[in-house]
Amino acid sequence: MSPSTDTYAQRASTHPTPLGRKLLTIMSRKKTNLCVSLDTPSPVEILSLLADIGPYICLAKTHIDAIPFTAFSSFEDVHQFTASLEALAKEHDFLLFEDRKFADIGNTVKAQYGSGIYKIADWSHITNAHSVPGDGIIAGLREVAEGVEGGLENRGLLLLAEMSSKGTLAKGAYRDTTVEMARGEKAKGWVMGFIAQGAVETREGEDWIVMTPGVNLGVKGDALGQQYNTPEKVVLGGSDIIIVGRGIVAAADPVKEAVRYRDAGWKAYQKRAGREVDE
Ligand code: BMP
Repeated sequence: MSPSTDTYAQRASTHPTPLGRKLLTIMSRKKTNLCVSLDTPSPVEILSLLADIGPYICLAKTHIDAIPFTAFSSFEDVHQFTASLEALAKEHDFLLFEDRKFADIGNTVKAQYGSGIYKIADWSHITNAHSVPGDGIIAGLREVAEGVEGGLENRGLLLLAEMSSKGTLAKGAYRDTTVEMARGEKAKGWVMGFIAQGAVETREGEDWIVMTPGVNLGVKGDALGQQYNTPEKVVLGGSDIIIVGRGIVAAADPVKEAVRYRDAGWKAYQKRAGREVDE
């Protein structure tokens, strides 16, 4: 499992999923492989952080169900919030990733993704799913994505192949079986990559976008099992996108930290590519 030395720009024209091509194009255009994880309970703060950090990221990750519902005064407010996320994404040229981690049978995730309070499929370009239920989860979510405006041109799925937390079962053989699942018919043009800690098995003609959470330049972990690595370590190990939450969001100066992580991630990517890649 050796990390790819192809550039984001090269991969942007050949990636097998439309949304993967879109994301890699943004990364090479903006010179950033940083995804910010907006783990803060205030929708106002999320929007204001994004307005400031937007220029330095390729992707904004949310946990919309972690925002207290009391922060919204009505369902219309929730819709207003997701519309604002979409507007900021357009303005600053990044994509949205709702980190929902679907984990049920196809029929149930269809309803969870397409309806419920948050209607994730309506606004989030990317979402993710555990492979534990089997590949019906990929097919169920796909049916919903195909039905939104632009269909799979505008929606992509990541599978969780590995997790960053201590004691996780998602590693080794589980990771490899998850990658195998992403080769199925229903995954084609839809599963764009994985949440993983580094490179995954990639065969001729395949190109998986690997996104890695558990990235921090200051600390090694938290009190609840999170484990951190540096941007350099994960990118040299084959990660394409670094996901940073508290390292940016809980910092005294989030913009300064976003720039620092963006620079560290890009430098590591150039090192991996073996040259001063400018795109
Ligand atoms: P932080 O950088 O503050 O530890 O945040 C990491 C983010 O990535 C959280 O939103 C968490 O839910 C998510 N995440 C993770 O930490 N490890 C995983 O394996 C998968 C995740 O989605």
